[in-house]
Amino acid sequence: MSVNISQYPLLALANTPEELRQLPSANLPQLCDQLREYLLNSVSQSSGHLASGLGTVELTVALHFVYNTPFDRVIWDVGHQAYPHKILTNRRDKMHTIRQKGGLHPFPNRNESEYDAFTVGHSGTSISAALGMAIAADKEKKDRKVVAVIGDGAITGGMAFEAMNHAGSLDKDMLIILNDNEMSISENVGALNNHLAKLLTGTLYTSIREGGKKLLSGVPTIKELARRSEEHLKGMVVPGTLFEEFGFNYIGPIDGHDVNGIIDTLTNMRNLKGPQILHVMTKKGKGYHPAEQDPIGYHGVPKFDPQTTSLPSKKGAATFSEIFGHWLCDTAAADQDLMAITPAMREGSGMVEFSQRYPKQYFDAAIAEQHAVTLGAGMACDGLKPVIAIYSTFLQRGYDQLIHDIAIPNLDVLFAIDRGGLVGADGETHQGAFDLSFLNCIPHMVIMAPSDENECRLMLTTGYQYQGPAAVRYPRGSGCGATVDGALTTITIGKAQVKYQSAQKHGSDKVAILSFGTLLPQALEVAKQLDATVVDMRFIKPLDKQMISDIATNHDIIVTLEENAIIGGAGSTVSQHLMTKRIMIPVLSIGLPDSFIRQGTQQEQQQELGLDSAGILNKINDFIKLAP
Ligand SMILES: Cc1ncc(C[n+]2csc(CCOP(=O)(O)OP(=O)(O)O)c2C)c(N)n1
Repeated sequence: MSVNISQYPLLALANTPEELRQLPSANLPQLCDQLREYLLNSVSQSSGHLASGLGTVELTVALHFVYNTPFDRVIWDVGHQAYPHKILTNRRDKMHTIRQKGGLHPFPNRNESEYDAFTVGHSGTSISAALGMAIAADKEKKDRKVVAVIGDGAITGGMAFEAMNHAGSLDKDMLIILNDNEMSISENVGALNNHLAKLLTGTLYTSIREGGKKLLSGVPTIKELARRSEEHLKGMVVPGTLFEEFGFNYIGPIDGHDVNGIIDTLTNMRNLKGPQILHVMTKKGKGYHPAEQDPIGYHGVPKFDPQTTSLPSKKGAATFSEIFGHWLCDTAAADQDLMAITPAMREGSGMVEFSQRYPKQYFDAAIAEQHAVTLGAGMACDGLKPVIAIYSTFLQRGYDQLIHDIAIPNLDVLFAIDRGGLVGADGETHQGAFDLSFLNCIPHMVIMAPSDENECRLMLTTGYQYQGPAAVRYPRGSGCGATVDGALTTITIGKAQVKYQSAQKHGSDKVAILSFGTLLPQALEVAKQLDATVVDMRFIKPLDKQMISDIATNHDIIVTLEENAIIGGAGSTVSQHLMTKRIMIPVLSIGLPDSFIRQGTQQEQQQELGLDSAGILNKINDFIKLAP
């Protein structure tokens, strides 16, 4: 169901930035109201990111009004706040399809629109990308402008600082807009956050700046004079801001909900030379009271009724994230050395209760995955027991830290890897498609994939007790609803479990399915049809090689099953083991294909990729038919 545009007469006139730029600036506040309402009504029907977009309405209108997009480049960091941008860039009528199968991408995507200057989803990339484009613009000499928009959460990531460090020294013309709403998904943390807060309260500084800003609109010579005297004044009144130490000209903070005010400032700044930073204050959830009151809850929303004051309550079986959260609390109750680390994903990782009950053992490292991993390494060096909770897709950011800082010294760190496998609506940038491949090749690692919730708890305890780097990777959402034993019990490392033994005779296409992770119920379903043996492998590393060799001697076909890239995944290690032992048996590896998987529900994705029981059965039957 789409939103009826006739109720938004001004927005109807601004389907593209070219049309927007034709509107009188006096009409823009009203346009912003309509854009905000349209956003609310469409996201409440589609589900998706809401509170951040509500906060960037005025900024988005101002940017497209002042800059000549798409020729000028506007790069949104993460891209979850870019729904208003999508609405104004010729995608308004498709907004109800966002994050859905075949619909609009959840984040800006270069293949979707010429207005999406950079493909995003992970945070902290905008300044590097903008600098790259500024270098290209400088070479091209067509006066192309480049703007990066980054939140006060995303800017806490190391990449943003690496990029500012570089940009300050290259002195290219570019603008960074710091969209400061004093929030990440949850409360923003860290010293930079405190620094930004200080900038806001520096009233003397602000009043001097206000005087300076008026002069900025004058003729060029006066403008230059104003800039210099302004710098002089700043030097006397406050120490240079952090950004100025990086070589940026810092302007702000300004009100991010005064659309014409932002337009005036951007117009003044548009032709300034060198790296500029504009600090814009916005309110997460702006204009929709429930989201302003609860920006964490309304960061990402399910479908809901905007007239009610609360979101529909989540019901159903416990998610793997919740199983992890309970395990964390139970384990911490018995062990004060347990330290839990999250790179800014407290809610998604199921750690809210833990953070409240064990604040001294809880560390939100900000959106800084590399740091989060090495922070755990440091703790482990000196006798603490770190548990790093991290999404599979974000662990990609901490890969070298895992190898260099944890695996080589064989440190005792547990990784609780959430969102392993297909993640649904967040699509290509967020799929947990690669972790088994990239972890499998690291010496010292123990890697486990639970087939259900109880197994997940057993494996977390096993990984925690193991003296070295261990990982438990589990999927988004809930499993088959297994009853969870509240004890903190371990399992034998490297031992698989036969779940069903085929009665078929060896020599007649007797199949064994080796399942890694939560596709086990599908494997058992298929086994009913084929009378196949099913093994819950439990461990990707160390692999139960004895079990595989035994299975190979009394079956005709081995099928491996996992929700991870086939290339380099658990199945590939099974094949390698068999070849090394000169055991000649056909192996079919079923998993994720060599392509990026777009958004949809997890069920739709499984179905499309042939990972539901019907699809798995088809793949096995096709494989059997290949026999010479
Ligand atoms: C590398 C990476 N880690 C974590 C996330 C998950 N994430 C998405 S948005 C977000 C918060 C961003 O905060 P901020 O930049 O301040 O934007 P706001 O939502 O406050 O507008 C986080 C942690 C991500 N997208 N990328």
